[in-house]
Amino acid sequence: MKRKKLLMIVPLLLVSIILTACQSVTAPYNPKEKLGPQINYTITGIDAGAGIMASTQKALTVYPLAQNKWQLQTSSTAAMTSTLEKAVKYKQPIVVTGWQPHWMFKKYPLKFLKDPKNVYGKAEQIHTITHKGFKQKNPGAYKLLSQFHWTASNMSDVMLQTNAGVDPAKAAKDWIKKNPKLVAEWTKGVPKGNGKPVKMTYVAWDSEIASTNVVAQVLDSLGYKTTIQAMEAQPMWLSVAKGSADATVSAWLPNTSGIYYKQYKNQIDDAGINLQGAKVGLAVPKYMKNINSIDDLINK
Ligand code: PBE
Repeated sequence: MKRKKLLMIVPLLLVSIILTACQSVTAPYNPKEKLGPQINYTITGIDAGAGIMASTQKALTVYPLAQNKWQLQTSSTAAMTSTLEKAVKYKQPIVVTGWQPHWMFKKYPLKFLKDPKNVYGKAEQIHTITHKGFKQKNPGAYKLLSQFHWTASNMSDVMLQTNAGVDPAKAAKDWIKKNPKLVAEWTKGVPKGNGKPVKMTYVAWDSEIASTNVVAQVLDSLGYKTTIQAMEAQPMWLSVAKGSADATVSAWLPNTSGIYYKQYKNQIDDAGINLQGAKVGLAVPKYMKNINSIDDLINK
């Protein structure tokens, strides 16, 4: 009899264990419990070459998160945003590497965490960088590149399209058509290209896909012959430094791409700022009301 009872209890126990396990996978954020154990002390990151990953490694030691079991998970922007989407759907806790301009801030209720130790820097600018000899080799294209500038909201317009599945070249074309005034400021005084080649390089982050496609199409509309090539961050900087690529519009400075900038500053030409007011940091969903600063990751 006793044995029979036990046999009945075992499956019940199993079921309840499985249920609790499932529950913890989809458990919403609990502000009354410490945050760390709720997400296995993990910050969800992106590709290893991104400057935001280097800054976050620094934050891990400065705050000090690493000494308190925190770690940074490397993945990709696509994997990070899909993890974020699931978390937001179930109001689960999550900490991500976040930046603006990016559609994640439009699509999800996100907030940046305060960075009292200023690891990520204040506002960033996105710069246009060319190979040192490019200005002489192709002054027309250089002029256009140095006159290229737009706002975070312009860039987001293109990004939202590509995020909705529109081909980047088509999204760029549509945006150019809708913004002739701004585009005219970039092309002002720029001579015709007569088929002169321009090799642009970029990292396939959504923001850079947007800007690179837009600039390439404007160059082509003036008769330049522009090719765009995506690569990892390190080879991208190296190719502009060596001159195997002419230019990139994707240098986040002074902080995020700062390590590469310092490394290659003698071989490159900073053609100016193309976007003001970019921002990089750690972000959490707004429903994590009591988590507002990087310090809170340890304290709350
Ligand atoms: N980002 C987007 C890049 C620059 C553009 C913030 C992910 C980074 O290097 O971190």
